[in-house]
Amino acid sequence: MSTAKHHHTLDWAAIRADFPILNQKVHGKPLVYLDNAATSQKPLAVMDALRHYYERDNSNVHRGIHELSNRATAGFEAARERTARFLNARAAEEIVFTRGTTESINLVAHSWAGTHLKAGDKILLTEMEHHSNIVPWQLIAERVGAKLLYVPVTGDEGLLDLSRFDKLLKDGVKLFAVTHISNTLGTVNPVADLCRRARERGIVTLVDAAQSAGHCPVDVQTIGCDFLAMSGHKICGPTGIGVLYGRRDRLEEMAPYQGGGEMISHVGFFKTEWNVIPHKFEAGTPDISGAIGLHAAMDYLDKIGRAAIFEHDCELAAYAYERLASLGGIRLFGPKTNHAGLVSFLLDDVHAHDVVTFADRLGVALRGGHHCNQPLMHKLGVESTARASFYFYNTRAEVDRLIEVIGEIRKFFSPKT
Ligand code: C6P
Repeated sequence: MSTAKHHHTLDWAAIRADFPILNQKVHGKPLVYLDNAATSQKPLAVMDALRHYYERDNSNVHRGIHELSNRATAGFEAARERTARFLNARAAEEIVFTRGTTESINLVAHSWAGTHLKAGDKILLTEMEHHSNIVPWQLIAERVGAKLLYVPVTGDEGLLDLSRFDKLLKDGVKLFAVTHISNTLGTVNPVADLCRRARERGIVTLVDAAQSAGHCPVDVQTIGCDFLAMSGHKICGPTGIGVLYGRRDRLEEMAPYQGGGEMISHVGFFKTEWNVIPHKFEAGTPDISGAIGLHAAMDYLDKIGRAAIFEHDCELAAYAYERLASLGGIRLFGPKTNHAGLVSFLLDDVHAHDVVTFADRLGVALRGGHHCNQPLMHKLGVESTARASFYFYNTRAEVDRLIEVIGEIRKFFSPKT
């Protein structure tokens, strides 16, 4: 669990120095990296762990009986233990390593929903889900004849309309999947309460923690979900490694996801017996260095403290929201208060892609587009938004620079205003 440090007592400038990539110019201007919801930057501690592994321990896991293989196996399994502590899972067996949030959700859709749902069953999602928490369910619904239902989003302020939530849950729903933090709106959903209400009706729950796991304390026992998915690359870890937390009894009742090496206990020509959880779900050589890098990232984040990180990110986003709102002629998305560390916006007279392209020329990295939330965009009546997403190494001065850059964009595109 994260240590309770107050964010005002931390030396954020020293922390920022752990990220050498931030100290550069792009297009001749100092880089202001505000695309952290897409992927975070990596601290030296993570790069050191990867280098150390490849310089001293690189080998395959669970196979050799030689020293390097034993070290690689110990490192890989230590990363699993660390992840269990990071999420407060009851045991390391509840942690399956995947490629990321997307693969984790596909695993549950295929292996749990694929065998436990039947024609006429319902899957409840919300209108603010990322494509990764929609498309896998569409694929499985089509295969088994299940139906999808959605909890509505209220509008630009981006809250879940929970007035009909209990009614929606009643109607033959077998699985409820919800994002913890929206990657477009910055909404923080009350996942513990929602999962409790679903569980009371015997509904299986999945939480998409892609935008929350590295930003705030995430405790699977407090949330009370059956499954939780997250990505390593969004929490200072390497790309290519992700996590599926599954409650032991759920993982036990699931069929394997892929067949191959590692996931078996015995193979015959015509019949195979599966390995125990979590190995049953990890076919082939896993991303060993990725897990070791993830371990270092989790140590790094918890040394700062995720509660302090959340306070810092939310404060920056609130400041950005307030300053953007004061400009006028701008449409802001997401809740006015209790906003997570990102802000989506649209200038009245400049397309989001132009905002992002222009900002890039001035050194500011934003993201523009549908952010893999096309159904939500459709609901809000827009095609895209510009988005600034913050992490603990960002500063108020960078928010000020963003505002300055927006001013320059305005001047360029509508010089008379
Ligand atoms: N969002 C963004 O917003 P992967 O690609 O598997 O690591 O993560 C997918 C994913 C799932 N759920 C949520 C809520 C997400 O935000 C994301 C990734 C990125 O910029 C890329 S679209």
